[in-house]
Amino acid sequence: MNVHLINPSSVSFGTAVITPRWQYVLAGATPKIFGDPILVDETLFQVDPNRIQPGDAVGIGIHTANALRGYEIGKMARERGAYVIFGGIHATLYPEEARELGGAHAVVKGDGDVVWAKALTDCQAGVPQHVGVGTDCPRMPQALLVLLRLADRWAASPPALLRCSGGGDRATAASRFSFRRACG
Ligand code: B12
Repeated sequence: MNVHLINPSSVSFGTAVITPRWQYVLAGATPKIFGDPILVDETLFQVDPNRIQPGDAVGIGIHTANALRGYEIGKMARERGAYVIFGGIHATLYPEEARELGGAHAVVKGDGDVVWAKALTDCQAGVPQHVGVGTDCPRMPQALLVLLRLADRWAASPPALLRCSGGGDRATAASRFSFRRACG
């Protein structure tokens, strides 16, 4: 079973603009028994359907702007006999849409790194779960407390948060940083 991680885009530039980080987070969370995932960022080049074989697992990450292209890929992959798993902000908001329009066997809501291994194991066993919940942190209240403290510190010392963020909006960076600290 090969694992594919696909970032959909109707237009391929041939040059990386900003590489989607979820692909590398999920690649890192892929258990070694599944081998190295095949990453396709369609802003670079289009996916080659012939590389997708029956029984493969195909992960597709979508935001609203690339959801329709994602659904085309999902249907194509399912027709080729692969297991199709959607994730990302749009699939999190509209998981049923990914099933109805994108051929999803499973939809991961929220963060994928925690549940990705289970999603793949389910596919390998032939029983993909329809909707997973990615964020499964028993200490979520503690994470929120850390976030509030960071928000306070932001007001006092902006560079401290900037060092944690690596880009993106401040609230997201702070929440991810604090979540990892509380859950890690
Ligand atoms: C950094 C960022 C950018 C950067 C980099 C984008 C990039 N291509 O990497 C820049 C500044 C370029 C950018 C641009 C845009 N962005 Co932006 N961006 C973000 C931000 C702050 C963080 C995203 C990120 O990299 N997170 C880190 C990665 C590791 O986490 P993640 O993407 O959430 O992925 C996790 C889960 O979603 C899940 N997952 C994701 N995909 C998959 C796939 C599978 C199979 C599975 C199982 C799980 C899974 O698992 C991952 C790991 O845990 C989010 C805000 C947010 N709340 O997340 C907005 C956000 C994604 N952006 C948004 C928007 C609107 C845009 C733009 C359209 C803005 C514009 N008008 O141009 C453009 C689109 C660019 C593009 N074509 O991709 C919206 C999307 C809203 C929506 N409904 O789709 C968000 C949510 C901000 C917001 N709250 O409005 N963005």
